[in-house]
Amino acid sequence: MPQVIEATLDSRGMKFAIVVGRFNSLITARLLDGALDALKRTGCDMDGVDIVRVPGAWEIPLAARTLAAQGRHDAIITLGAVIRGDTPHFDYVAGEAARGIAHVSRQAGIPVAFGVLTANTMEQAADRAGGKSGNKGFDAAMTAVEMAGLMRRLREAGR
Ligand code: INI
Repeated sequence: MPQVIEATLDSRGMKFAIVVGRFNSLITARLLDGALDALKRTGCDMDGVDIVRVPGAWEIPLAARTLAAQGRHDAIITLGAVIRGDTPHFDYVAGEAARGIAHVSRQAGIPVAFGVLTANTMEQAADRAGGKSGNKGFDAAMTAVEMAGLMRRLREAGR
C-alpha cells in the first residue's frame, strides 16, 4: 500500500507572516482581508500573525527573505497588486516580484505563498480581490496553511 502524506487545512498553533504591498492599496487591503479570513477559518490564533507592510511588490522578496532567515514562522504569505499601465514598468515590477518570491521560496526551507495579483485593469484586480473571481489573498493563505501542515507531516514521516 502506498503511504499518502497530505495535510489538513488546520492552522492551530502555527505562526504566519504576511508581507503586503501598499501600492494599489485598495486591492491589497482586500487581499489582506481574504488572507486573514483564511487563517481565522483554519483555526489560527491572530496573535501568531505578523503583518509586514512594504511599499510595493518590488520590495516583497527582500522582506520575505529576511523573515524566512529569522525562522519565526511556519509559512510566509506574500500579497501585492501589479496593474498594467501604459508603460513597460508593469513587466519589470511583476516579473521581478514573481522571480524574487520564487527564489526566496526555493531557498527558504519554509513555504512562501504567492498572492501577488497581476492584472491588466483595476476591474480585473478587483474581481480577484474579493469580487466575482474569488480572493487570491484567501487562496494564498490556504496554500500556506496546507504547505505548513505538509512540512510538519514530512518532518514527522522522516523521523
Ligand atoms: N508596485 C506594485 O505593487 N504594483 C504596481 O502596479 C506598481 N506599478 O505599476 O508601478 C508598483 N510599483 C512600485 C514598485 O513596487 C516599487 O515600490 C518602486 O519601484 C520602488 O522600488
